[in-house]
Formats: sequence, structure tokens, C-alpha cells
Amino acid sequence: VLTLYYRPSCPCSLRVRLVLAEKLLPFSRRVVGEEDSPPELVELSGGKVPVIMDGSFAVSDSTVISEYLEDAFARPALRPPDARGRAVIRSAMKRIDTELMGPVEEFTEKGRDHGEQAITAKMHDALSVWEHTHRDNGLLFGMEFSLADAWLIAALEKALLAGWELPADFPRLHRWHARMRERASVRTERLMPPA
Ligand SMILES: N[C@@H](CCC(=O)N[C@@H](CS)C(=O)NCC(=O)O)C(=O)O
Repeated sequence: VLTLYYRPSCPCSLRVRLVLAEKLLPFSRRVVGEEDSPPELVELSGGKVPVIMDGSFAVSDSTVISEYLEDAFARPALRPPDARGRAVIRSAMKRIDTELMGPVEEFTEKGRDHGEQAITAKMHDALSVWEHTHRDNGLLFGMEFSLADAWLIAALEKALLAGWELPADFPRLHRWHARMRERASVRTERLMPPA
């Protein structure tokens, strides 16, 4: 039995919820409040989400959790089978973590009215690589849905919820986003504003 501790506003938790939904894995939900982590979560991760329990085995951190789920529940695969393909996906996830999540969090904290141009410019720069990585067939990595797609959609959903808009000069990302929003996983696992 899988149990996920998560906050509904947390983009890293959304990544894992998307991975679980894409793999059609049933899981129990332990929804954690913004400020009040249950004692067992404090013990497991210092109060950070996401944390997943597979029986009595606990895993924290969205990257480690997602790779654990790939290893433990291989199908449908959200990474290519070969070492090089996996390295490409892993680099994309890391790049989204280091280049995009910072500006997204900054934008979220300041809100649309104070989302200064400097922040939106940083988001624009961090996203332009993904505009150019997308192929004309709308796929980011040659797969219908990969871990990198989960990383990117979670980042964008977080910014959109705070009032950001996907720039008009990213037509491929617009097409990709429209395709993502049709997926059952993305329709079901929504982000909520912090309560
Ligand atoms: N690197 C971690 C980051 C997780 C993270 O920062 N979680 C935030 C919510 S989005 C959190 O739990 N913050 C509360 C805290 O640090 O106590 C991951 O990818 O899972």
C-alpha cells in the first residue's frame, strides 16, 4: 500500500501525484496543512513534503520518490529504457529544479501585481530552452509523458495559479501545455493555493 504525504499547494508534491496517476497506482492521501506537519512526517523528513510510504518503507524528495516508483512499478515507463535517454531526462529534471523553480517560487511569493519584470524575465529565460527542445510533434522527449513533463507541468501550474501567463512567443510550449491539460492525470491532480 502506497501512502503519500503532501501539501496541495506544493509543486514537488504535484510531480509525485502526477507520476502516481500516470502509472494508475492507487495511493492513500495524507494531506498536510501549510504550517502543521504531523509528528511522523517531522520524524521522516523534518516536515518536508512529499514523502511516500510503500508499506513501512519511507522515501522523501520528489526526484528520489519518482525514480523509486519507476524502479518499483516499471509500467507504464516514464523514462526511456536506455542509459543515455535516462541521462537526458535526469538532466532536464535537474535543470528545471535549478533554473525554473527559483523564479516560479519568487513569482508566487510576490503575486502577479508585484511580479516584477525581472522575475518574469528570469522565467522566460529558464523556459526558452524548453520551447526549443520541444519537437514539432509536441513531445518534449519523444514520449507521450515523461518524468521531465511532470517536472515542467508542475512548475508551470504553480506559476499559472499565481497569475502568471505563458508567454505568447512560446507556441510549442502552448501546444504542449494544451496537450498536457487534456491528460487525466493533470485534470485530476490539481494544485491549490496555500490555505
Ligand atoms: N527537494 C525537495 C523539495 C521539497 C520541498 O521544498 N517541499 C516544500 C513544499 S513545496 C516543503 O515541504 N516545505 C516545508 C519545509 O521545508 O518544512 C523535493 O523535490 O521533494
